[in-house]
Amino acid sequence: MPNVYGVPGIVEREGMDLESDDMRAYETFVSDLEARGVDVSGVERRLRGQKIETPSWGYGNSGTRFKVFPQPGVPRDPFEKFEDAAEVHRLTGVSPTVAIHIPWDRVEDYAELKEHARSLGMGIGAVNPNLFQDEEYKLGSVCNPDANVRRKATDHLLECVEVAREVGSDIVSLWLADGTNYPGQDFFIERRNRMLECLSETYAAMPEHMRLLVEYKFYEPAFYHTDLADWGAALGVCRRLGERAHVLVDLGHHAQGVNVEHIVALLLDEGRLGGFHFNNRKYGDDDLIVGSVNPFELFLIYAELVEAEEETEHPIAYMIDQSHNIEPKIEAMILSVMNLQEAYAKALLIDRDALRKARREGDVLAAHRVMLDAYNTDVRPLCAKAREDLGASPDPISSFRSSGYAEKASRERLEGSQAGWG
Ligand code: PSV
Ligand code: MN
Repeated sequence: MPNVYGVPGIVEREGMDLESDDMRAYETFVSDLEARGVDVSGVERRLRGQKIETPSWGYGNSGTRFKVFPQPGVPRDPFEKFEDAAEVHRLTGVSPTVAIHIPWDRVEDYAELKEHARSLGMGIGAVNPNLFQDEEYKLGSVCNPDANVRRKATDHLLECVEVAREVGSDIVSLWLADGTNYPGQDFFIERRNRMLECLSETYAAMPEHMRLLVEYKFYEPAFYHTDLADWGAALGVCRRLGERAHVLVDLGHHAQGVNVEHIVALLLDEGRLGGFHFNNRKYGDDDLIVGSVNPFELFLIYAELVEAEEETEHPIAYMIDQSHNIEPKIEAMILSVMNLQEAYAKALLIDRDALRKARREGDVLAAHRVMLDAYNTDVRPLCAKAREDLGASPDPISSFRSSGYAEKASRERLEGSQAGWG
């Protein structure tokens, strides 16, 4: 069984001092890395500085269009969502903020929600408008042919700017479900201009410190065309809006086979990478646990991010966007955060000098093997140590399971209705 630092091959024996065994395993691991020329304390420092925002909606019930399977103990309101998120942060040490979605997280008094978050050691992160669940949005929101509907959509965006201001957030994170289902249904360019008009009004209302993140997605819910289908369309809109409009990359929003790490590099180079919605997919926008299906892609994305880390002017918002349909939600979130810690740790181990040399010499295989060496390193001891240094848990899932939190929530959250997409 792996020990708490995740080092495999060390068997727990009766009467053994597990802690010092863990420590010995960790020290061996560190000296191996140092022999490879890795600045281990530098890597650990950067791991401790990693920040990952979790989404309020990932703690509520969700499902497919076929069925929602409710889970016991699911939060009934935004306040309880923050309690679950605080548990994720307590155990991982790197997820102190939560993204909110309006109206799913609409409350009477945002100062109260902010204070509740603060009392849990948490903060409110990106504010996500919802322009896809009202009857009026059948033909779109900010692209809708009807000016009254566009007014309603813009007013909602302005409301979200106000909410962000009230909760002390500096991000409004926008995804549009706008698109058409049939060829001929509407004018592409007119729709774009309608969108630009509404977003310009929103952008103008944002205070100086606030950024607008613009998220693209190639299809769904529209099936013929989507108004912001890809990073190019999103980038074009951001350029038209201004310096504080940046593109958000959701890992589940591309066609099969698209090279997401290349998109990340291009947006970094343009100075317009605003943030991520991390998740994983097999087929469509599956919103599965980060790194569960394609951990190598995640590592390659982090490789690009680490390369550019020092040059990026604005902070990149690292956020998770997942829906947990059958998996326990808090555990799924913890595992997602851990997988992000591991992807980052592996990317930090890439031997940049060796990579540069191989690239200069045109040694294709040597360059590729540098990446594999980093990717194949078992970084679990490093991540466990970083979490422990942050006062979190070296082994978060086991700690969560033995904490009794899930059982307590199931016992206590009986009355009322559970939170979901509605
Ligand atoms: C759309 O699929 C999306 O990725 C957007 O970020 C939404 O805000 C979120 O999912 C809702 O679950
Ligand atoms: Mn998303």
